[in-house]
Amino acid sequence: MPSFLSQKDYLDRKELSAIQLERLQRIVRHAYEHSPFYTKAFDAMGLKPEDIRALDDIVKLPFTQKTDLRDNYPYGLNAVPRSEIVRLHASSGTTGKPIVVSYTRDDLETWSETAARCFLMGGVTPDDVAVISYGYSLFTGGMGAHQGMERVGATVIPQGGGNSEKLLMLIQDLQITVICCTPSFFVHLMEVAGKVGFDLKGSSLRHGFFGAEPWTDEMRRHIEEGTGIIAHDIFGLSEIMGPGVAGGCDAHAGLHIFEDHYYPEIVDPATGVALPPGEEGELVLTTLDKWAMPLLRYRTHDITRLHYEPCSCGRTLVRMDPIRRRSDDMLIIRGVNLFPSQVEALLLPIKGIVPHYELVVTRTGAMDDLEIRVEVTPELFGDQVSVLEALQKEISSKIKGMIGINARVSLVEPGAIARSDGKTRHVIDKRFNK
Ligand code: DLL
Repeated sequence: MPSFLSQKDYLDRKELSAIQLERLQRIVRHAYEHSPFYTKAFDAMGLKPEDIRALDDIVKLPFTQKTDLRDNYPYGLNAVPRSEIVRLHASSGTTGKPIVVSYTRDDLETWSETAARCFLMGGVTPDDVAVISYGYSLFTGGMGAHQGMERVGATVIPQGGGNSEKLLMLIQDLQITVICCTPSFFVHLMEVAGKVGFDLKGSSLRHGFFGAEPWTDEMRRHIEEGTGIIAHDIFGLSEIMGPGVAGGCDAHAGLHIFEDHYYPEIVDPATGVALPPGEEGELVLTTLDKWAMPLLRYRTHDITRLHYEPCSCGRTLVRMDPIRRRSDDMLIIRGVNLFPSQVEALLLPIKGIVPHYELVVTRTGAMDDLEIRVEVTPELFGDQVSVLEALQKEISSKIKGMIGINARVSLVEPGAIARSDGKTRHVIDKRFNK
């Protein structure tokens, strides 16, 4: 019998659609009446809230873009008085200023609920001891996971990002069973554990909730085989709420979107035209009951597919494929398209490589140059030059063979690639003064 919160994961589609429509109509009216940004956008289109009569009418609504948040920085999309806002978070924008997101008390409640449903789906119970190793900061990871775990009733340890050796000590001493962090930080933790002789496999840890950046099946295997834990995917974005917009279930057949709060669509990233279920495109999300800063048809730039067929776990919530790429991180190098996740999938099986890498793109004249900087294990880094050169050649030829690009490979020492908020930034594109 699912817990009270999880019962909403199993609603009959008709019942769910009725809830979604009622909430959509309510939030559209709220946005139109209280957010100057949407009042202006609706009026410019000659659109009225009463034009939304069915869920399919959602396509009549204007899209919202990250640039709208930038242009209306910091409070221009808010739809409640400042006195009702109890929290702000922020995320990187497309220019120097961050984008700021606001929450009412009810919004925080919704956020806790969906994060909690995500953890319940992964099997967390009040008997668990959970450490939050996402950053507690303007980034939504720390607070979002924290609230969700508290809502489940687990014992929560607000450790925050970094501090690997102390974290290992806490895992041991506090008998921690669940960790929430970025997948790249967890792989780093595995490396530190190896270095200091800490046996993660024999430890109390049994679940990890990894998100905030794309990761691959190879990485999941690396984590699960190396530590014996179950690796769950957790997805979210600050603009919509934070972690817990969607999460993976035991079937490992995609991530269930909490559709009673976040309404998903898939559109062609180039044209914005809505695509039928099952087709790959850009995920667009509408917040159905977020009051401080409602967002209608927000263009996430995350590329995925939606699956409405029943999941073997029994949940009726739509599933999305794991996010592996964004419509805006594709590189075109000398006419060849390249996604960082493709490089990652090639690197991971290679012995001596740790999954921290960055792609640095520069241009001399009309010629693009790709440098792939890859961290190697300390053992390998201290090895003979000839061994390192052979590895460099191996990687270059794999990249050439699979992707068709000549890349310069630089092997760098562990920790040489910068992380922020625990995330590795995989692309540094210097061609367009970014
Ligand atoms: O990363 C929220 C979050 C925190 C999610 C902790 C999960 C865990 P932002 O910093 O605004 O928010 O970044 C959002 O990160 O549009 C995706 O491109 C990417 N992303 C988030 N979760 C995943 C995931 C947080 N599980 C952007 N898989 C999103 C792949 C993810 N990409």
